Amino acid sequence: MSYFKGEKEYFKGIGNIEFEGKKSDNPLSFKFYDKDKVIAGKTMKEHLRFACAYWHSFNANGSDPFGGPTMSFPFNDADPKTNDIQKADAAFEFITKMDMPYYCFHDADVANPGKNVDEYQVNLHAMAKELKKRQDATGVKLLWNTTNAFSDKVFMNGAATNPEFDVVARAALQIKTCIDVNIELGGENYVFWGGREGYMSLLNTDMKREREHLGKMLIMARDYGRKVGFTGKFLIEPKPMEPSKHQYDFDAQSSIAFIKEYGLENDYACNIEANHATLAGHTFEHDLQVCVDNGLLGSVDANQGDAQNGWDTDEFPSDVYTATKAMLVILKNGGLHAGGLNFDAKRRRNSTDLEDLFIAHISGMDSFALGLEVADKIIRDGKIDQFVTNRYSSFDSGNGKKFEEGKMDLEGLATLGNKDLKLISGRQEYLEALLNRYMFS
Ligand code: XLS
Ligand code: CA
Ligand code: CA
Repeated sequence: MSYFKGEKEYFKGIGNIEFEGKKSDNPLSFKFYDKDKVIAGKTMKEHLRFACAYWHSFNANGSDPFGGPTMSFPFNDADPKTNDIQKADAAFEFITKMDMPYYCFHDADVANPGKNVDEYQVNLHAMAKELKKRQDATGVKLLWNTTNAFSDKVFMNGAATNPEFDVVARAALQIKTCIDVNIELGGENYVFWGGREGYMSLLNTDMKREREHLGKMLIMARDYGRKVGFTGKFLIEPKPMEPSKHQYDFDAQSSIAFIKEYGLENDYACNIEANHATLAGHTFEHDLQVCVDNGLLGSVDANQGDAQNGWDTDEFPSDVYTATKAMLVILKNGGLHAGGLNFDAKRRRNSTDLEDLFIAHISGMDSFALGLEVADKIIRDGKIDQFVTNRYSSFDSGNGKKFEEGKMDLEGLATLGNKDLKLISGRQEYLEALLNRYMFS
């Protein structure tokens, strides 16, 4: 596929990124992601459904709480409208040079907010038309979009959970506009991430009321979306904290409890971000598994945190062990379905060459391609699955089966509790050693 050409070429000197294999020394080539390679009946491209995150790739400029921007973008322009258009051209040039099938964005990433809410709506709809043209020209699709209801100072006390009704209504205005834009662009999912939907102190917070308001907003969004023709999934993206001290969508388990509490399980699922799972004290694969077990895995934000500091550092995923464990859960789920692997990841502050943006995505895509290959090997070989099946086999027949089927009461169960018990090893080290063999053979 040839890349998208806007008025100018912004990533000059870098062409389409091709698969060259692991012997290649060219940093601007895939070593493991061979998009047409078939694994378990589908191509790598079909399995992995990669998406580019607009905010990190084309907005984040290296600034952090301790220092200003370190990165400059050739598409930036002092005029906000020109800036939006040039950024869209650069985004589609990049996405097509990488041959990624999907992208994701917040309203604030693609269109400048203007001076008031009317301008916000006009600008966002105008940019949606521009994005649609570029989608049609390239075949790149929208995996999901979302509302940024956390950066603007008006949301400092929350959006749907704000103690002021007028702010809740402002959040609704943005959410409605973003759902309209989603439909215009044929988005496959719509995401809610509640960075400010939580609290800083319980001294000033009525948590019960705030959670009920969040539930109401999600119901209204569902009802509106269905009324105007959105057929995809609404996704809640869990995160325990940051920027709020405590966020209501803490992790997969609590988000699913929330979804079920409000009867939203037919319309909502989860968007699991690796670095949010680790921030909640879980592994990435844990939160994925919780979703799969509940039939509520929607999509995935593929990134990684830092094992030492525990923040939401949003690094590009390079840890192949984690990618393998994640792909194992995903393959056993029958794949990502309408979800994808969105690189919610940013270059490090000191990775300042434009080329680094390509290398970062290549590394992430190669890591998941490796993870996919190893996960498939593990499943085909079957030893680990067999081990787990055997481990629970006492529930497959006899009294164990009766217990599982709910055909026993506590008294009956207690009468069986007098046997001599053997210690049965969990053999974790054996399984870890086996995993190394799959990784490196
Ligand atoms: C922030 C979140 C955010 C969501 C979309 O931590 O990851 O980027 O993915 O609002
Ligand atoms: Ca994050
Ligand atoms: Ca995310």
